[in-house]
Amino acid sequence: KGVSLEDRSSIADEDLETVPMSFPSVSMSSRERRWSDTTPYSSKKKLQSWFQLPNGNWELGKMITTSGNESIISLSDGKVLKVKEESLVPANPDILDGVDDLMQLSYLNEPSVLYNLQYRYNQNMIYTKAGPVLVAINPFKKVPLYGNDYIEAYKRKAIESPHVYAITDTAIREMIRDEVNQSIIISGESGAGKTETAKIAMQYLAALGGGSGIEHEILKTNPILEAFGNAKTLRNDNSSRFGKLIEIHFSETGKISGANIQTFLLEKSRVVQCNEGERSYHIFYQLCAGAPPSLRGKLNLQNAEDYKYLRQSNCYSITGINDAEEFRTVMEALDVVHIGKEDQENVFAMLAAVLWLGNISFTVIDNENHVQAVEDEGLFHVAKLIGCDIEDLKLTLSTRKMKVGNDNIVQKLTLSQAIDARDALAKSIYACLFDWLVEQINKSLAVGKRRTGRSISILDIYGFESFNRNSFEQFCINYANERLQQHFNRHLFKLEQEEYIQDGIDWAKVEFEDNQDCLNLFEKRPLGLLSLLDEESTFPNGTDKTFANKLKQHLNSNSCFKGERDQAFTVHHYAGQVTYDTTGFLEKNRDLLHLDSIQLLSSCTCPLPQIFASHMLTQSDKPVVGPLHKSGGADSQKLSVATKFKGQLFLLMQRLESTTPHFIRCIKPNNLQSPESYEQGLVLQQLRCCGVLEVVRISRSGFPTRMSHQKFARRYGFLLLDNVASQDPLSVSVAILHQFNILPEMYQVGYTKLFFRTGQIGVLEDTRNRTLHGILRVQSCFRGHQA
Ligand code: AD9
Ligand code: MG
Repeated sequence: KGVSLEDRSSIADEDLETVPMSFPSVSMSSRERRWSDTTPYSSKKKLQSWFQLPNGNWELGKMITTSGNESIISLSDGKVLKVKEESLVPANPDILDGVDDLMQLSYLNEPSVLYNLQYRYNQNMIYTKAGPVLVAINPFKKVPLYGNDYIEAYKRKAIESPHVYAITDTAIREMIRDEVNQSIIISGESGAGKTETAKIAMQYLAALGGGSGIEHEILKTNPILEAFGNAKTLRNDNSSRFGKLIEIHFSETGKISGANIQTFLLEKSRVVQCNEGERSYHIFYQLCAGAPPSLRGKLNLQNAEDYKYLRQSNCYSITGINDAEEFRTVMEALDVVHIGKEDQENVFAMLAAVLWLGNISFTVIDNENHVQAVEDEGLFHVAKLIGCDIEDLKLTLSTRKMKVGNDNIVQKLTLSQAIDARDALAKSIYACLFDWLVEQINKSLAVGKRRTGRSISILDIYGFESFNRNSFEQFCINYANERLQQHFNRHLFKLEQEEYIQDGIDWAKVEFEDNQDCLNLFEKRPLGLLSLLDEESTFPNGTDKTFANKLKQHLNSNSCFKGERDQAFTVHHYAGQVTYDTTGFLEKNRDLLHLDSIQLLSSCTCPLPQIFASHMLTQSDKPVVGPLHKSGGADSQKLSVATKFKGQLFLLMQRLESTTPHFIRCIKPNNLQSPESYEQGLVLQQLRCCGVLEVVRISRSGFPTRMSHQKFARRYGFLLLDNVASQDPLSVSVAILHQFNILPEMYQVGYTKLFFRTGQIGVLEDTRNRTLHGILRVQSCFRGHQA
């Protein structure tokens, strides 16, 4: 059975993905190539392989010889090693270096994925596709990829390389074409570039214009929300301490008509406490540094160093950032979103009040350690700024009204109780201020009376977190990521499913792992993490320890859960195991502001505290983590933090589910915020956590190798022992499958294509390669003779 040279070259060109040999040129546009062959490794005929160094990094080795299950390889530094075959992973041919979609790789293994991303990253190509997902690697420096010229080029489709602009453009087109709302879901670790990416997407959308300056207004929400919701952390100088969904609406003519912002779970604790080397919210430092003299006078502003809340972390400035300048930017932005001067001043007064609250101190007044707030400038300024009576404030901070039976009694607070009450008040004022601001912004961006067409939502939400010590915040954040991951899986699953169904393939035979078990662990009632947390939060005698014990008692049989010593527990998340320390869980979940404090706020003469108090009171009507206990029920009753968050998440998922999603996974190449370094291990771990390797895995768990009947027949037909050349491609294909004894569960025959499990093509490929090499040798001999 012969194959002519002509045939061979045409096959080689279009089917290169399964032939790791250096053929001259190749166009890599074909969709076929998306799910390439991932044949298990056999070093025979491989030209280069990945070899893992003791430090965990992968290096490319050229194969010198192979005998038995040992190979000799040479590394780039000239070293020659003898290695076991099982320590090698196949590498792609050079011609596939830096492909712009990972799915174009022949070998979708981890080192190949890592190498491809790094190859591109080194040339400032920070964006790469992984099938439907856009991977963005943080350059930590200005890269020349943005601005109007680029926006125009992507609009005209003059550039096609992967980019946030490209994915945003696709979203716009699909919104118009399918009349379906779209979402752009951005995730990644802290500092990976989510917020920057979201802004880049917004920039592209804003370039569509809207009239009446709405697009300008939308962009100006960024400096405001970053000032009030971002802070310097050890991981990121501009870390978002809240999650954000911005929904941008379009009129029927495709112009921006308005927007709406929803925020999630602001980290309140930062207002009163932050770690060494980190900062509280930017706005505090901006205010202290940038307030004009008249405002300084009105608010009795001091320098940041004079406020205890800001002093405790011993960090006041950020390299390269001028807080005073930033303050002016924020003030301008507040103007743009129509927050009047008077309201702005009220906002700044609340910020100053929070800062002064931190300076209030207490003295012990009896031998039972009860305390009283000291009448110093802190107390004085707070009372003035929020507009309340000094005596009322003093009382609120040092006592608690309670009902015992039918009697109202007043209990004095100890030092730690008083500090808690003070800090709780500061946190609540700040959180309410943040919510109020978002509300004002939303009023300003509101889609007018015009009927709107469709919307594109951009989600910038904290990624999966796993630290040395993980607390309630990580618990909530990782729960959210678990939900988003499910959304992600299901979407990809659906994409795959559609393709199988189109080709008449039996879908039931494709296995997909789901993270439903882990979600059940969180959500099941009454015996799930969230329910048990709420239950314990309402028990008068509940403590973090009793909570931890209850988890162990009820959940130990769950495969996603493990009880640990010292009131800790481990959850088996899709992205890895995380051990949570329950210390502080109940307190953070209850998040109580005492009724005394709410009453104080509602009695204030300033408008904002009154608004805040009424918000808190309406919230407390709802059912309940309560009945609040020791103090006899005088505290406000409200939804627990976890339950509220869960509710928000459900609404979010509902909203997202009605959209066509586009996923962007941001990756941080190093922990130093440096443009110079690419740490393989760190990148790999993130690719795992944010589901990029999962995309690869899903693509492999079904029938990832696909080939049309024509192609298959052309490629392998010459291997057939019986001559069936005259038959149609489908019959040829089936004959080949039979001849090679490919097991029925290893492939499916579709209407137009054959679908194979991973590795199945390998046998055929090996035979084919051997045959072709034989032919090539003969031919080159022949040419040699001719010359
Ligand atoms: V966090 O979870 O909110 O702590 P993000 O949002 O993922 O985090 P962010 O967008 O704030 O990270 O990016 C961190 C820093 O990386 C930015 O302040 C920039 O200095 C840098 N960065 C990120 N993306 C880009 C980019 N496309 N070009 C240049 C970038 N620099
Ligand atoms: Mg961010």
